[in-house]
Amino acid sequence: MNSRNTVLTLLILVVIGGYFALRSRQAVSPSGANETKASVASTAPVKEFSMTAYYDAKGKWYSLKEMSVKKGDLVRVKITNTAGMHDFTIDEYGIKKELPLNQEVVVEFIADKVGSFVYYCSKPGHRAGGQWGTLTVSE
Ligand SMILES: [Cu+2]
Repeated sequence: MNSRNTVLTLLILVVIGGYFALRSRQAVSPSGANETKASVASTAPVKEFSMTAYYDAKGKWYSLKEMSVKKGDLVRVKITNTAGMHDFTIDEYGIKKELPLNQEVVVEFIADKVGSFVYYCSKPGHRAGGQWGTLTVSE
């Protein structure tokens, strides 16, 4: 083997090695994972609702009494607590979110269960005082 062939062989090895090093690095890059997650989320239709949580002389309330969506929808509920201490709970979906005063809280979930579900405030007496509504998820 003459020296020219040796240099050529080394060059080829470096190029091949570099190619594989680059490929394996791209395969584990976190940006790839984010793209996958984003594309999954963007395929679901988004149903957005907004409401306030509050109390008055007559009881405790959400301003929105009903939400209707289709199975598979991405449900986005924006809730602002304007008076009192409240949360937003849906037992069947495992959701329980505190609502700090005068802050918009965004609750997001995929409506993957069909049926009629009660959303309510779990603070003592609030559900009984009127602070609940119905989420309907249809086929
Ligand atoms: Cu409440």
